[in-house]
Amino acid sequence: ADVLVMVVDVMVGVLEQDSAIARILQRAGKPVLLVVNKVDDEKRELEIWTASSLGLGVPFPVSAIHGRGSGDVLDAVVAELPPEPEVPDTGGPDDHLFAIAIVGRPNVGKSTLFNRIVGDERSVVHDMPGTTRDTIDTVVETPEGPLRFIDTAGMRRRSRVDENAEYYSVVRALQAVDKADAALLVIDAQQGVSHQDQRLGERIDAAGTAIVIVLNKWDLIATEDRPQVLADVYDRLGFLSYAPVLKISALTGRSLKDVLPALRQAEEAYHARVPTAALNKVMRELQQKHPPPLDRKHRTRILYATQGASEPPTFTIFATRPLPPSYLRYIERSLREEFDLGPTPIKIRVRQRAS
Ligand SMILES: Nc1nc2c(ncn2[C@@H]2O[C@H](COP(=O)(O)OP(=O)(O)O)[C@@H](O)[C@H]2O)c(=O)[nH]1
Ligand SMILES: [Mg+2]
Repeated sequence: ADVLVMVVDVMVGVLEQDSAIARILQRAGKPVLLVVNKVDDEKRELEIWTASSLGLGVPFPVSAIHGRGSGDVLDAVVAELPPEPEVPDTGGPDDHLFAIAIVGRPNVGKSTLFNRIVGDERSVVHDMPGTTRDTIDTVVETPEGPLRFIDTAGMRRRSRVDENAEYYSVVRALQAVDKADAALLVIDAQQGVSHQDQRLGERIDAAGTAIVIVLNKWDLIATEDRPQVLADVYDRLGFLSYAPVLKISALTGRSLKDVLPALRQAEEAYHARVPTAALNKVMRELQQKHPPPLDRKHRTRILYATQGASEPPTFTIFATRPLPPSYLRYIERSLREEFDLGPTPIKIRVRQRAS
């Protein structure tokens, strides 16, 4: 703590334990404020002086239950707080850069893709210490600002050695997903979406990380097979329907120019803030178009909605009754369309309120 607040009870007075606590606090080398609680009226204020025997300075009389005197305590606490640390504007690692994890099974082309992105002669690239020990993240400067690529197992080197420890690389990939703001989920177009890819996709979704699906090795797919390959991906990753699917070849360079803009869009969506008035207008309109279904003969009404948080966008809906999952999906679809929420997961919470 930066400031210590000791509380005693005016009704009980100062006890031996209070004195013992006061002595400990005095030795802590930090500012200590003494608060005498349950001083509900002026009459009791006369009794606060007994507390000065604790040697912690002039006591503050308060009534926690009524709020009496609490403002003075708050002012005194704030006055004792240490000054805000100066934030250096240059130098030092910037942890707030939009962070991307390239994830996928061994051999899908993560390293090739990464090398392509950082090897592009137009990109300016530098390293910075990673968020976990012994890792080096890579920062790519783009015209719209820097993007940080989190060091994941097997991303930098092409050697097969580090892929042998496949378990390790999975653990590392999952850690990276949790730290990332967006994930590039790389799928081998020839192999298709495996069970492991689906599980990874679920984890990314659950972590609230934005996601761009990269269907790599597209050069190996014969033109006549392409519609079927794509349909299979949409089918097996249907739960990520909000994520864009880029058909690329890290080897030939096909459509690689789409990768950074897709990540930029993910960044924008991830940080999106929807104004409350616009949000409630859309909520009214979507209810008019399709009213919520009856819940035991009662019509559910949505009273109000607000975006409580971003990263990823999180909405709280106040409704008179619970809303069924199908209706929540309808709301999610509508919000995505109206506010261009693209490649980020969004969270919707429902709170019940009487009308
Ligand atoms: N045909 C083709 N091969 C690729 C492509 N991307 C990567 N590869 C090859 O796939 C193999 C595995 O690539 P690598 O980047 O090491 O995969 P990682 O294990 O996910 O890092 C290498 O032999 C690459 O040359 C691609 O777009 N097309
Ligand atoms: Mg690799």
